Amino acid sequence: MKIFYSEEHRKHFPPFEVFDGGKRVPYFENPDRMDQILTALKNTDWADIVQPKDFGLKPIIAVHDKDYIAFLATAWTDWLASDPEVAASPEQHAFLPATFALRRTPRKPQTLLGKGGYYIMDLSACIVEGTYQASLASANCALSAAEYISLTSMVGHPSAAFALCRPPGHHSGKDYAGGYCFINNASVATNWLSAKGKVAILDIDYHAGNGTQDIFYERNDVLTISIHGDPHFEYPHYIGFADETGTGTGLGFHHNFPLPAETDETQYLSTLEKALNLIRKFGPKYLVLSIGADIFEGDPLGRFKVSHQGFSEIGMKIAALNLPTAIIMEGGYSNEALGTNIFNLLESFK
Ligand code: SP5
Ligand code: ZN
Repeated sequence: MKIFYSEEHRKHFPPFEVFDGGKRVPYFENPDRMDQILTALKNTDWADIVQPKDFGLKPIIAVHDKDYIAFLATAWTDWLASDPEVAASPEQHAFLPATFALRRTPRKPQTLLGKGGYYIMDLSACIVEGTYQASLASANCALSAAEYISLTSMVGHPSAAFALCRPPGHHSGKDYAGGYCFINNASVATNWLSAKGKVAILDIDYHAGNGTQDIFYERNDVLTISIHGDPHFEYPHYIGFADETGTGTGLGFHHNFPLPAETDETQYLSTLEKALNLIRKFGPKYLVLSIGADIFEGDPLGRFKVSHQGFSEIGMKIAALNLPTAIIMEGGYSNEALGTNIFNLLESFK
């Protein structure tokens, strides 16, 4: 299987812990996550790890707001220019908002701090020197996987590719960052594929894929489905509820499956079966699969009880759709388990 991966992600990591509900917590979304997965994949005889192709800004701006992307591109240098203390020791700093624009108005902010609160939704989307470059490379991995499956799939013989993306993407919307995400890799890949036929996105990260939901909410050529911890108790708190099913022409083309905190494997797999039936009914030409290994029983951010073996079963069930599939890496923070979980999930697609 083709695995699209870039070393650029190493340029994105904040030099300190972040605030989560007023408590200092580690920045769980760290470069070691990729190393764990790479080590596991390099031990197989089927993983062909290659560099992504550069698709330029066009397919990214087809999904994201231009001014938002310009903010990502310039935030770091703007910050260096605005604060001599930051400029004196940039490697000890990261940019985060000081306020949040709870109510957006048509007037866009002009200053860096104004834009920070306008375009960032929480305190886990830190911008450092290499964040923009890392995010572009991550989106290029997803686009490369999309292109690969579109070029190699034959009728009756679907192919699959894995985009080992970091930073992840599914919490990022048209014009906002959040939840460790800056560019919505799965959505950029999906929109690119949608020119060639109907696409279904299945998001199995533990957290609701709010960005993906927002981006395709009004479209009927892309079916979006997310299975996740119920936002009644879990991040992202304000979106991902069962009654959110799309709007306008998109009505009926989004489905959320919010699940209780201690969801076990049996319950998870039966929910997955419902989601797969919706995809079969929709009949897409392509599947984009957002995978988060934070559904694992040992994950520090997740509360589901999916075992190593559960990841194999999930992979088998999804592969049985027999669709060309671009698999996009999202979250998963139990680093020592990541290699096994991703290997188990991918094995049925190889
Ligand atoms: C891509 C992805 O998985 N993003 C996740 C973002 C979650 N951010 C909020 C997490 C809050 C968890 N706080 C509990 C800490 C327990 N040690
Ligand atoms: Zn997650």
